[in-house]
Amino acid sequence: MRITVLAGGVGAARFLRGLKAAAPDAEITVIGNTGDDITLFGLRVCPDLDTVMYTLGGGINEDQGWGRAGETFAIRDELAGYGAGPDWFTLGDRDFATHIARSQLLAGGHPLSAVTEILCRRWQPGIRLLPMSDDQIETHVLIDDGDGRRYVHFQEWWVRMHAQVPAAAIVPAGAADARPAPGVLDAITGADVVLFPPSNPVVSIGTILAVPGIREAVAARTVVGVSPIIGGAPVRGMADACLTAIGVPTSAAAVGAHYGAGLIDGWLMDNEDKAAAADTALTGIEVRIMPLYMHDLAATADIARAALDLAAGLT
Ligand code: FO1
Repeated sequence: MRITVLAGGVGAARFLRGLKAAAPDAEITVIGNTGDDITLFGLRVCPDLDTVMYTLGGGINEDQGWGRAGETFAIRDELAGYGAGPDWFTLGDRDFATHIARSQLLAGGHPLSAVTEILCRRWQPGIRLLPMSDDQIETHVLIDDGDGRRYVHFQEWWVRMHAQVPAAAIVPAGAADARPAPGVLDAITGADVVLFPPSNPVVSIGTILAVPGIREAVAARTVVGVSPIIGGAPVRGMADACLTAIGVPTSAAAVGAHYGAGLIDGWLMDNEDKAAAADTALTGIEVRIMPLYMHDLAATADIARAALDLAAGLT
């Protein structure tokens, strides 16, 4: 069985662990969001690709959900000694090595897809990890604070401002002229099922779908999504601030309806959202209700299994 997953960071990485347990023989391709990528200290940092790679490769900081386990911060402290910023985005020494290796390969002319493959040779994540595009796409957020109306990088809004400043717009800068990375469209058209894990619908899944050609290819497949919203709140992160920016209410039904029957065929919502299963906004989408908290591997595998079962019934 061939499964293709559009992935953001922490939620997707944890879901993928469950998917691997639920479908150990499946060929899984993960199309990772690169809209969160940022250049810091001259190095290219790809948080969502790294979160998937480290989580499935056994190197993740489990408490945090991102970054490396067993980190030290000598480089950060040395940089601070020079007043070299920014100081609001923390990179550990082990993580720095990944960004140095990546940046060196990129400078040598390798596209991000080839670089990601090389980095994954070390981590052996057990899935094929593809960036959504080899072209540079960065999510920018339009804000209006004391310093005026301007665009900031997504990470500045998310990490430095904790998404507390309202976003007037969220744009995937560069997406319109980008092309899917090699293998991305084939992985979608050749998939038995495409899954949307409980990732941010705006800045993770939404950004991947903004790469020309990806949305159309996905819409032609059987697609099942897992709601990242439970009981009117994001399970993790600040997806509510992103949804507000695009005028979508923070509810499982509203996110399902935002994807729409033209894109997804099945939608998993949590028991807490049972009453919304019959919402007319979800007409044309097969809804299943089940516990969606990814407490442990067994619970996560149950969610992945339910997504695959739902897809099998729809094909
Ligand atoms: N998130 C934070 O809240 N603060 C950080 O300092 C931070 C550093 C960081 C470094 C590497 C990395 O791969 C991820 C990092 N994240 C950090 C997480 C990241 O900013 C976001 O949560 C994702 O981009 C959203 O998916």
